[in-house]
Amino acid sequence: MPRTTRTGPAKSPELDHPTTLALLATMWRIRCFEERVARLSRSLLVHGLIHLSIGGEGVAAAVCRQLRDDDAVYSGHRAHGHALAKGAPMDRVMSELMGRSDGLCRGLGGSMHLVDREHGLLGATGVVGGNLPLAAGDALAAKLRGTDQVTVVFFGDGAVQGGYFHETVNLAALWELPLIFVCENNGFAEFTPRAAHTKVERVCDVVAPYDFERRTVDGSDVPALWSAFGEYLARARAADGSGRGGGRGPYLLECLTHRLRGHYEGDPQAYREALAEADWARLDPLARLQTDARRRGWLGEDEVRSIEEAARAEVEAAVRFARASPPAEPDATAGLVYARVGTQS
Ligand SMILES: Cc1ncc(C[n+]2csc(CCOP(=O)(O)OP(=O)(O)O)c2C)c(N)n1
Ligand SMILES: [Mg+2]
Repeated sequence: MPRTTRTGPAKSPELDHPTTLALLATMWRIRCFEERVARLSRSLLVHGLIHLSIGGEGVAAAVCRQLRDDDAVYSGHRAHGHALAKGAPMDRVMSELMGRSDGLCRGLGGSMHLVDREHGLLGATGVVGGNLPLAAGDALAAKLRGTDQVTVVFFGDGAVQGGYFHETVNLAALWELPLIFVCENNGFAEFTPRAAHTKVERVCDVVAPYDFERRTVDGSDVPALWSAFGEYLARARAADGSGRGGGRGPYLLECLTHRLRGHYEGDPQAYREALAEADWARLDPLARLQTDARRRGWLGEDEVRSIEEAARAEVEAAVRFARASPPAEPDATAGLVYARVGTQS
């Protein structure tokens, strides 16, 4: 059984009316952004392999909304939602995907290499699981500094079979790092279902021997995600309840999500059947939260429309901004990779 007593019971935060609306706005921004990116990808206006997170927006929104700018987030190859939810400006994210100079990384990184230090997005990477040890290093630094910063690392169920995962979990548990592992378990690693590469269905069971707190939640249930993550965050921030920092962990939140699109844009998905519409309605985190908010009387039809319209308008403005931005300058890479030593000519 997972331990539940190390830091005393922490109250699970509940989603209130304004926060629900803010989360819906974030999820609409991610959904509209990615739908637009899919079209831009077909027109070859965004470059490289594109991995969309449609179906997983609830995890990005519920986690990142509770973090501060000085809490670090590490992401992977499916990073757009995490970047937007953490506060990266949409026009600069779009520019990055379109290979433009105003992109977050001057258009040199693209979809899988988004970094925004100002908002605590310390890096997405295309190396599956490569973000895990980096996040542990960041959490160790926060702990040694004695701050109350918390590090979050997003990764998929496929990353769990990599050696990095086990090395990181081992040290994070040993050193009690203020690190929250957020696993988006969509049941696939590229085109391979989980059952074809492991006997351990739940990631929570993989880390069981390390005996830290862990929980599997429905990744389409935003209120459940909000309260589970909020509880872990409060504990990781200040384990002794003094408010002085020195938080402890780690924690694992395993979120069961559905990946609506293929592994990458263009994936013919011959390995699975298309989802029936009724099933998608049940799995869509955005539709679920919206229905819940309507039932509570927090949201009328007009508000739904205006949240969606605002998101679509922001996306179109981001596309215009990116189109107007000059193409990335490949020559800049040498200056970014090599350091100049000395001044002799
Ligand atoms: C170290 C490494 N090995 C293999 C790959 C190829 N690869 C890209 S995505 C992926 C699957 C990742 O699955 P998961 O972690 O579950 O993330 P998901 O795509 O389901 O979000 C693989 C194997 C890679 N990018 N990096
Ligand atoms: Mg996966």
